[in-house]
Amino acid sequence: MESEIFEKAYKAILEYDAEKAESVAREGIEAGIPPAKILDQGFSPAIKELGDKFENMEIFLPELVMAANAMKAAVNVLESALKKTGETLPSKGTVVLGTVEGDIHDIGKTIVGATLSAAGYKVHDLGVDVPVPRFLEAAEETGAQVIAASALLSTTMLRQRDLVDFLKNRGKRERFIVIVGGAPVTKDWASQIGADAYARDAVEAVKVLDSLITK
Ligand code: B12
Repeated sequence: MESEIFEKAYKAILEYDAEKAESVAREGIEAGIPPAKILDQGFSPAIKELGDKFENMEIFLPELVMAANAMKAAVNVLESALKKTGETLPSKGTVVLGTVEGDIHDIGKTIVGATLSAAGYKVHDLGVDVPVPRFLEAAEETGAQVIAASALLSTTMLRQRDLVDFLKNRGKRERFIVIVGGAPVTKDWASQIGADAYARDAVEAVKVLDSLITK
């Protein structure tokens, strides 16, 4: 049953079919499969495969856009299911989250936000193309303990470094836990730029933040 849903989810993305992606996501939730699992084992492998095809010029931007739209339709459904899980939990802390300036990739960031919400964090999602100063402004407005920055391009990763430097220059570095992520981002990069943490995926982000927050 589970594997059938995963297979259907995978196919919906490869076929650029947003309606199907959405209905499979609902079907998965109704069948009681954890939303994170539906993403990890169904939808995400498909979009990653298409990313590789795009890189090899087997498909082009219009196809990638259609696939991303299908993926977003599924993420919308799964996001609300994930968030519901967290609503009854006591808040562990507040996170300001966004994709850095120059970067409009938001699927992974949205999943991270929803997963953190499900785990009991209050998440303020600033969206995409977020200028560095906006992260600090929002973190101060909301009393956040954590600033989380996503970057999917090797060019926009540099904005994560700018973010850490900006906080330092403002004398605010010690006030926040800075966590970075996104496909090209690595643990090495995180330590090189002086971020507090890195996580490979949404589930790891919860684990890493849980351990830092309790310190
Ligand atoms: C979908 C997609 C798009 C969609 C985005 C739609 C959207 N609304 O997000 C569209 C079609 C718009 C797009 C556009 C572009 N894209 Co694009 N895209 C992708 C693709 C195929 C998938 C990304 C994705 O959603 N993955 C699924 C999610 C679930 O995974 P994820 O994002 O990695 O997130 C997970 C982790 O990384 C982590 N994570 C993510 N964020 C954070 C943050 C924190 C704090 C933490 C802890 C963890 C974390 O947790 C997430 C969940 O597990 C990737 C290929 C790839 N392998 O990544 C290319 C890719 C990122 N794109 C690429 C490129 C080149 C572009 C364009 C420049 C293309 C162009 N010529 O215009 C533009 C850039 C636009 C811009 N200015 O941002 C390249 C980047 C190359 C590079 N290294 O710089 C890639 C790698 C494709 C490739 N192989 O060539 N893209």
